[in-house]
Amino acid sequence: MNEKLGLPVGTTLDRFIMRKQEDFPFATGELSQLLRDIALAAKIVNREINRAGLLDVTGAYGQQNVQGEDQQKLDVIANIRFIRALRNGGEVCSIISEEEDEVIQTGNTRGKYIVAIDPLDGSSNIDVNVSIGTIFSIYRRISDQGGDGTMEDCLQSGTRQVAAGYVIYGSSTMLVYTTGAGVNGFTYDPTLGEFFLSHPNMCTPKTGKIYSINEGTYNSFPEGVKQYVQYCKENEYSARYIGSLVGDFHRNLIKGGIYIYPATAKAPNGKLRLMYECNALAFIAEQAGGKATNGSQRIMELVPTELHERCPLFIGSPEMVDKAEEFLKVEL
Ligand code: AHM
Ligand code: MG
Repeated sequence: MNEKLGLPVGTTLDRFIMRKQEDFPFATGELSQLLRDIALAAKIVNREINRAGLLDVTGAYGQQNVQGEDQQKLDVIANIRFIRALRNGGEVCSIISEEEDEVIQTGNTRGKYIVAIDPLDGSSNIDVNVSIGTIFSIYRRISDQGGDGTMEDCLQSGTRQVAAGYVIYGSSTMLVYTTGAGVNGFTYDPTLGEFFLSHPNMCTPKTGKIYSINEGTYNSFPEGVKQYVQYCKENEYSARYIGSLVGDFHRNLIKGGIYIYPATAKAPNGKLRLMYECNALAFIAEQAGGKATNGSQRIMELVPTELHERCPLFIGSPEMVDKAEEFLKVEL
């Protein structure tokens, strides 16, 4: 039994969402429905991923997304599936997607919510059977209902998220989410087609011994990051880097660790996107007792100015993020 929630391990995601909604007597149930829409799309994408080697869905799609990256066929499929689910659900007026240049207006002008989503993260791992993920943030619109979502609705800072989560398509598929009252993880049982509560009230260790960074670009790291990496080596930490943010983050959340994507020569503002990668994971990290910064500022307090803007990311166990920041301060 999960004492805090009063719900036993094995509760289905649907029941869990329903029970949480009962805590808010005036809630309309739209956010609950939206979370269920995301879970449904995740099941469909999970099915496509599991069969990827059998269907003609691996490999490049032949086009680049707005950030100049080659789109994979599964990137495109996942994007279509999530957008369709969110559009059909009716609760969302506007969507920001990694795969789409502009804001997607769903036509649901009464929709109260904005979703920012990376439909399939870890593109380089899609064709090689390594964990990949979906990352999402949910915001309440600021503008009045009755029209499309505005730029102001879309460019809200992370502190205004009402929910965020990720799906990891790994050795098992999991959905992990928060609505600002702790973090809960659900494992998918493909034989039953249901997500079940398997990781109630997830808390990250205060510190750990795993560091996750692409050391291939070490030579162009800021000096403080180089020194922190040296510190990790001197202390014989384990280097673990899948190259799928969700996979690296999920492991470190459970075991304790730090994930860093710093500014590099190739990516002067870092590589990861604030709106649909960093903010969602920052919300989850903080709700689990972790920390997320860009090296000096809290990720969730950054004020976005562009849909696809990037920022450096230092995320994970709080004492490790603090330590990394100490090295960065020396540099200033
Ligand atoms: P993507 O959204 O195109 O998949 O890029 C994001 C991914 C992250 O999942 C991962 O942590 C990072 O890019 C890996 O980048 P690199 O290969 O530069 O280390
Ligand atoms: Mg991504």
